[in-house]
Amino acid sequence: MKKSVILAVMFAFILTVSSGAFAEITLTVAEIHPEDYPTTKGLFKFAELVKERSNGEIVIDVKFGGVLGQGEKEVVEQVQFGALDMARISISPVTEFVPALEAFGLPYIWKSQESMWKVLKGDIGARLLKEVENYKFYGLCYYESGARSFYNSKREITKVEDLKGLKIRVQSSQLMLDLVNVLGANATPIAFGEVYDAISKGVVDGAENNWPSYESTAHYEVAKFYTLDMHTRVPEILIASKIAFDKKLTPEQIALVMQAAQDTQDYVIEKWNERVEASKKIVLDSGGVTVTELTPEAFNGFVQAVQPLYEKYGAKHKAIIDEIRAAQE
Ligand code: GTR
Repeated sequence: MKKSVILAVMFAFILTVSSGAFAEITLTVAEIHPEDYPTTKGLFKFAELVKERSNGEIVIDVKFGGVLGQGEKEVVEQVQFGALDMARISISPVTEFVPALEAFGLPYIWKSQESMWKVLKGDIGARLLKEVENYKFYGLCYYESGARSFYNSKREITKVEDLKGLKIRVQSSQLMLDLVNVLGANATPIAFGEVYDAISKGVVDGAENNWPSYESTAHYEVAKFYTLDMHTRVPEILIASKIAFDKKLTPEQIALVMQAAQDTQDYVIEKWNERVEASKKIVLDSGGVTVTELTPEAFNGFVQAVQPLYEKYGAKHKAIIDEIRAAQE
């Protein structure tokens, strides 16, 4: 070999080693929300912990803002067949793949944020994270997502009967579709990023979501009636591709990544609670938004109206529903 060639090879080798590119493993995570959303902040923290604990060997690339896909169901599919390493996703679309998770998305199953976290951090939560492994995922952790409530552009909703006939956008989830229909509205699945346009053009009359999403999407500009019926408290989940993880990581590295994810749950709850207050302020200060609290009777009307869902979904999840209820006593 010529001297110049040897030198060039040596130079390339030194560059590779010094850049750390040698051992570095990059894992991509898809997030639909913007950079400053509580769950996105959680993912940055997760990336930080993983980098630190793996001595820079594992790098998490947080792709926020929905750049890897606006349709959550399609994103989950990509994770399932290994085209995408991870996604932070609402449990609602994941129930299409992992039916056992439906229990967490049932209306009024959770008494409060605190009692929900008691269950998610306990034995039941751990078991359902494990359950997703039967469907080619790893369940890394849960994130907070508050309570979902209805908003629309047409009228104030003070009782469940007022929803009758309203066209309401839902996530791609049969459970959410059934839930909205059983309350008397007409459910239409639409991708999250298209909802603002759909409401402003009158394709749908409204949607349902928590305070931070209602605010961050600016849906409050086009759907000015927000009723705090809090029909679900479906948590978020961080899922990984079993195919991709088993190919890229050792079992020890998988354990490290899982632990780091778990260690960001409380951080997200804290950021979430702050954001709820900030979002409320933005929405109320904007003027023109009617926020409706239900009377106890009207709230009870919502609770009664969703009971048929417990007939459809309750039987197959009876054991876990009973456990979830007992754990919140
Ligand atoms: C948000 C959730 C998103 C997405 C969205 C939606 O609360 O964080 O992952 O599911 O709702 O309604 O599509």
